[in-house]
Amino acid sequence: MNYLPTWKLDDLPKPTKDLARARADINLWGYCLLKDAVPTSLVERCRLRLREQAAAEKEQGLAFEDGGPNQQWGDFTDNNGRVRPEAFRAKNGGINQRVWMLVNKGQAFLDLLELESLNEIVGHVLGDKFIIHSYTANIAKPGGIVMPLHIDQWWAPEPTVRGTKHLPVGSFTRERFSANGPPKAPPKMLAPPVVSNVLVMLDAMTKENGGTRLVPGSHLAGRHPDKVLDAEVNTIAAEGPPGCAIVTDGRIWHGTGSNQTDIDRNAILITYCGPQFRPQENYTIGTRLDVLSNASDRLRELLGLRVWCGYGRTGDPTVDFVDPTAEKIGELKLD
Ligand SMILES: O=C(O)CCC(=O)C(=O)O
Repeated sequence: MNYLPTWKLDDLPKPTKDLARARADINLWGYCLLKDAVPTSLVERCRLRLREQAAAEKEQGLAFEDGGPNQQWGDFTDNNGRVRPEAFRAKNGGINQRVWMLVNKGQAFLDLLELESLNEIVGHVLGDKFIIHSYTANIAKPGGIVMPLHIDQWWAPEPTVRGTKHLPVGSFTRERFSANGPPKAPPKMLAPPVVSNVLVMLDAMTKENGGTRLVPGSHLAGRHPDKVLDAEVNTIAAEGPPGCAIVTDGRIWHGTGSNQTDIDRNAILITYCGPQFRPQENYTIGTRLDVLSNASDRLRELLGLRVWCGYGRTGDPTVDFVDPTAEKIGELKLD
């Protein structure tokens, strides 16, 4: 069952400023490393804001932590599709701290969304229009365990073979996305990427400090990583200096590495998806009004407030943007 290309370390993507190289790396390997994707001053601002926010969330009992030594990875949701908190928090507490909804947590994070080179390379994967799917940070702390390999578009339907059973889309869960388990042979047809993930390194990322584990070329495997089949699969750690970004094709197999140093690894994850999909974080109701009232058209589009081909509307399909604060038309009667 040879789904994956073989490779030598020297062949794999290296940090580059060359966008043409970066595009070619994504096509071939499913990811690129974009050097100096974020200017140093903005990296500093994001890092400072993240550290402060994370510390305050922790102090106020709002911190979400995963990746602890006893974490029950792999069984994220119950039969009703609800995320099971105990699946994330280890018995003795999670280790890696997640900070959610960065759109609400500081101007530095909004400035990051405006960077043209990042938008351009995401556009290479997703095309002309895309929205934010989730905007979070992952502080990989010393002692955090390796996150199981996964793909970020696990929910995306895959091509079906005539005459075979498929899992209805409403029956997908985080653990079950096909009727028959992994295909027996490499599939002839692949689902396209519908997600692209940008992971911004706020610290140098290394193999030792939990550099994101990636399986080069796995975006073309045509299946999800499997806990049993792929237990021994070869992964590499993404490495780069602060300000470097990993940009992915959403089908690549990946997961957080284990931080074996004694210093936190701070990283921001911006996941984008096509405008027709449901984002992981609900920006239309979750974005603070002070953020919305100052938002550029570009930001409002990224938050999913621009009507796309009539979708996402709240009434008239011809309007450009919806306004979450607008008065809603209710039951009317003739005078
Ligand atoms: O933090 C990382 O290195 C990757 C995180 C990740 O894969 C995820 O949150 O899905």
